[in-house]
Amino acid sequence: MNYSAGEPIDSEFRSGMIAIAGRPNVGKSTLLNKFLGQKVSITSRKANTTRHRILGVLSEPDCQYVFIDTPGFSTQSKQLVDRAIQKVAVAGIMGVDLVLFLVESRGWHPQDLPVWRRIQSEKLNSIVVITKIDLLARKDRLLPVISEIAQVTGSTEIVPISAQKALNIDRLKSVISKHIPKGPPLFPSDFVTDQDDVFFASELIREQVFRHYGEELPYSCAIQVEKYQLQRSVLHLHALIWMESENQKRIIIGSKGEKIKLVGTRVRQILETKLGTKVYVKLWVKVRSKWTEDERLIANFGYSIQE
Ligand SMILES: Nc1nc2c(ncn2[C@@H]2O[C@H](COP(=O)(O)OP(=O)(O)OP(=O)(O)O)[C@@H](O)[C@H]2O)c(=O)[nH]1
Ligand SMILES: [Mg+2]
Repeated sequence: MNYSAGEPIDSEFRSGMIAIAGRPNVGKSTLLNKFLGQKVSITSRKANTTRHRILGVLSEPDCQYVFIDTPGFSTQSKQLVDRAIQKVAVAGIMGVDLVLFLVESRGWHPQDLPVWRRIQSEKLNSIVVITKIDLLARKDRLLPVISEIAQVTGSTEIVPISAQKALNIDRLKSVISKHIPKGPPLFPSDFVTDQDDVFFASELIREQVFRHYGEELPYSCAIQVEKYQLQRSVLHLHALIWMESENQKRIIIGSKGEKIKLVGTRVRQILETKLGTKVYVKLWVKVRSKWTEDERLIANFGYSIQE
């Protein structure tokens, strides 16, 4: 069913803004991608992968879900760039119709508390979503987790899911739809995200850096796309990977450039599948010491630092 923004469809039609919030690594971006049936937000096994507010719209005949994926709430924001990202996380839940508060099926974690406190202090309508239930060794382990989380949060609306195994996603959608207001669609039905192709390409590169390198290294990287151009049906993507030291640069490049080649290949494969065209990826690594502490560079790399 096609519709445009603001089109009066049916008095029962619902649409609303739904923030996906939670501590780092609980599965927020994976859930967004699952809802949309495509990769819009990057994911990795490392905490703090998402650094921007990512919008994803799911348009169904009777409901339009406007999801906002947010960076994980983190209380250990040592660097200036982390504090900028935390502002994005907090801003992401402001003024929405509903917050999905994600908690892992392993049970309540101390880092869940500041997120929950924030949702409550803003008096936001929320649903608690227990994620990654496929990781539970036995089904009967779920019940005690649900009661623990019900007790800590006092919430009665708790939905256990697995985004990876597509468990209970439809049920979650149906619960969400009951919590968002009746009203016309906010976006045209073919609208999926507000991020442009260049931003998405830079995110894909960042994702592959998160996936291919050790624990600390990816947090020092910023991606700058220099060229994104279709020439004779081939997409040319040129980008700089900014790191904070020569040593980091060496690790990113890897012996004989093999490691960075791997990153480029993976980015190329994902983009070729998504776009259906041939893609040519060229990556360079550059050093800008302490950019994560430099207000101007942080802003240059696309992180808002305004109060
Ligand atoms: N087993 C399992 N793993 C999952 C599931 N959902 C997400 N994951 C994994 O959990 C890790 C973190 O997922 P993300 O979606 O990046 O988590 P996030 O909450 O967006 O993380 P940040 O952006 O860092 O805050 C990844 O390795 C995912 O593959 C799930 O349903 N089951
Ligand atoms: Mg994320």
